[in-house]
Amino acid sequence: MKIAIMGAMPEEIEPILKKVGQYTSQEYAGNTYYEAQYAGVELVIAYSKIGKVFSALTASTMIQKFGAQQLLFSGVAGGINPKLKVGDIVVATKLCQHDLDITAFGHPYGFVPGGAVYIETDKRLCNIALSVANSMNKKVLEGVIATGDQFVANEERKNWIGTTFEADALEMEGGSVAVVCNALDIPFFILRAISDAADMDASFSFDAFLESSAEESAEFIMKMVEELGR
Ligand code: 4EZ
Repeated sequence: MKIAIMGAMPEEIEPILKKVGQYTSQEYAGNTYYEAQYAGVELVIAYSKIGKVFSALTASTMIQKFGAQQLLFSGVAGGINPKLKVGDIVVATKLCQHDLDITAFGHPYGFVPGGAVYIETDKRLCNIALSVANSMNKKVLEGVIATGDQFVANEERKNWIGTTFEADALEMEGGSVAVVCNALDIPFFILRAISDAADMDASFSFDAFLESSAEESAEFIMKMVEELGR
């Protein structure tokens, strides 16, 4: 069983590469793919670059070229649910694209014909996450993650995304990775640690907490890999 671990930014996968220690690397389609063994599990690891298009390309490559049979995403997100504070972990139950809009034709936000507003993550992987959280004595929130090609730093936009999609957190890659994994029938899981509140202070909070929150997320993901290797 080969498992893909992806992030969007170098900061999101650096702690993972550090943890696996030894790896080989290969360039493909403008990204670097790292292959390693960890806790008896074969891994392919990469960061995609930011946004829906780059992340779709990377997810597709990990599956179709590197043979990944499951995919775990680790990274940071902006919090919408006021329960979520910087450093807290959110596990996506389902994802949507908040910037997908053909409402001019009477369709709901986030919908295009042949698609669906929400794509669900793998229940088994979510349950493993909950048991890992339990064993670490850590609280995680299961919720909806909304994805779009925007860094949201605006209270009004954030609240619109929250009410329109009942979203708990937002970021820029999960929804597109979900589309790819769903189409290719690959169980996937999206984990994010909060770096900011997607408000007017978001860019400052993001800069201050990217590293520590990415680390939180990566540490959790590696605990999950250990569990998957059992
Ligand atoms: C995108 N990621 C942010 C990338 C920002 C700056 C150089 C997560 C994220 C996010 N995305 C954290 N906070 C966010 C926010 N407020 N809006 C969108 O996945 C790169």
